Amino acid sequence: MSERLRIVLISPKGPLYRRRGGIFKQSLRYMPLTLPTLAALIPDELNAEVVCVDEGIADVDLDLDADLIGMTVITGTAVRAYELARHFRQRGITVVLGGPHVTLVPDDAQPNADSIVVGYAEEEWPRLLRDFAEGDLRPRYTQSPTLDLAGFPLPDRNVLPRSRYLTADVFEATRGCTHNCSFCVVPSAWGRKPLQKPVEEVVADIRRRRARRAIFVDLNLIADKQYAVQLFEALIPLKIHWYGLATTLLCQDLPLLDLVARSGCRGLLMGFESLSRSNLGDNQKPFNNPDNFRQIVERLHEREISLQGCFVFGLDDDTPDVFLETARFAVEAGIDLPRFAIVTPFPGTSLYERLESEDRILTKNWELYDGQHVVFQPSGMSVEQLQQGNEMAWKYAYSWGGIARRLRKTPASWSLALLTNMGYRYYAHRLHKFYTCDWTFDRPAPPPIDWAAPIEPDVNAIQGVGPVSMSTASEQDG
Ligand code: B12
Ligand code: SF4
Repeated sequence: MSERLRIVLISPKGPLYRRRGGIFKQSLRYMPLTLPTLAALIPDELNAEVVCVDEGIADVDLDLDADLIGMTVITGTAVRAYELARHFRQRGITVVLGGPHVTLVPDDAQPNADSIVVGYAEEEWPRLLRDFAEGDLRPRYTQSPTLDLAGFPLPDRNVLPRSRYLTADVFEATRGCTHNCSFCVVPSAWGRKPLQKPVEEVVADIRRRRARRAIFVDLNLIADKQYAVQLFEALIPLKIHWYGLATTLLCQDLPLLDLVARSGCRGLLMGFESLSRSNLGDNQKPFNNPDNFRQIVERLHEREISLQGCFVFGLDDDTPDVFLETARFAVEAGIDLPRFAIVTPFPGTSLYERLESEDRILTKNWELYDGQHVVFQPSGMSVEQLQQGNEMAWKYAYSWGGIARRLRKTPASWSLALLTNMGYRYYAHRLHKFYTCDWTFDRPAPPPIDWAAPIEPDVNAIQGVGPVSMSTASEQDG
């Protein structure tokens, strides 16, 4: 080990997000908070040298020097993370894995790392690093159930190149959600007790950055209404515009919705998921009422809040007519940016367990668990119908006619709405190119990653395109 501890933090990407370019020169994604958060948590006394690599915008140097590499893993990037881990471990570098996938299925990650962190890392990551520096690294560190998010250092956004992102004004106030939707990773990974940063720390972070526009990555900002009220009231004096995620329940609570509007909210992402009550009920999301969906759009628009409305296809009540029906609804209701995904049973979720018990999981190649591939046997249609129907919905919603009809209703500025719609249109018409790869689940094994392969145009260009889109990238959020 060198005198200074050399730590490299990597956010690996599935092939989908390794492609760059697209219609915009700059990656129009916002800066993710994971690496800045982990970097800030590194104890000062270790005097560590820290390098962060977000593979969505930069290549990983396979010859890099480090004492320890930490990688954040979501299911869609697990294959890549494990491959990188193998490479670096063969070179004698200690590899630590953490993040949503590791938390959901720790035993899947464990063999691929020298150590893993299960759960949130505010306490365990510094502990792990101190142990490592003392030559006493343990194989697994697990978040304490009593973790409290107060008093930790604010994320260090200087560890990533600001110029490569649309914005670095990305914030987090809460973690977790009180609901229990069967397809969602949140209750399975982190339980149903939401954690919150003290409101004054969130405000201090926004002030420190002098942010005029803020993106909140919180999965459900209104999970705890009491906290939400305190947060939104504290945002009013900042006079910012902000974008975030909430459940549809927000629109049933008009005083809270009015407060959200007064606090500067200009865009929300909501998971509508399905127009079928049976789908919603069967998947523990009965509080979403399709009869209210149009009213939700109207209530948001009346308050100048744009909506990214997300739907999933392939739940058990879906039949081949679901795609056009849903896309038509999205256009007619005036959803500013509709998004469609194929339902993904992430390992560790109750949906995954049910489908596995019914012998309907078709592949455990995690790279295909990206919301774009069919990885299970649907009940009301064939795999191909589901795959193609999703594309059809995107193309319908982002046809010129579809865009024009939705633009007429948007509260966002015309130029911004057009820009975001153009980004999504580009994506909608090239979905097959953005699929993680040109192989599918029924082929035996993924081809090995070609490290020297040229970088191709990319979906980053539409991930988080413009402030109307919060781009949480998960259609299942909120
Ligand atoms: C920003 C974001 C993105 C960004 C960047 C992703 C990234 N890896 O950072 C982009 C736009 C690229 C993206 C893409 C996708 N995303 Co995304 N994304 C998010 C989002 C909104 C915020 C992440 C964040 O900054 N969190 C704040 C930080 C501080 O929390 P954290 O990442 O959990 O990290 C903490 C712990 O987990 C732990 N930890 C995490 N990593 C590590 C690593 C080490 C070494 C250690 C010690 C600890 C540790 O420590 C941190 C502090 O406690 C989350 C939702 C959320 N709010 O977390 C979804 C989320 C991560 N995405 C998700 C999904 C599903 C996707 C997509 C598949 C969606 C899609 N259909 O396109 C794609 C992935 C495609 C692919 N194959 O690459 C899921 C992951 C589920 C899963 N099982 O994989 C999440 C959880 C949302 C959800 N509710 O489902 N996403
Ligand atoms: S889908 Fe949304 S509402 Fe349901 S548990 Fe996940 S974050 Fe909460």
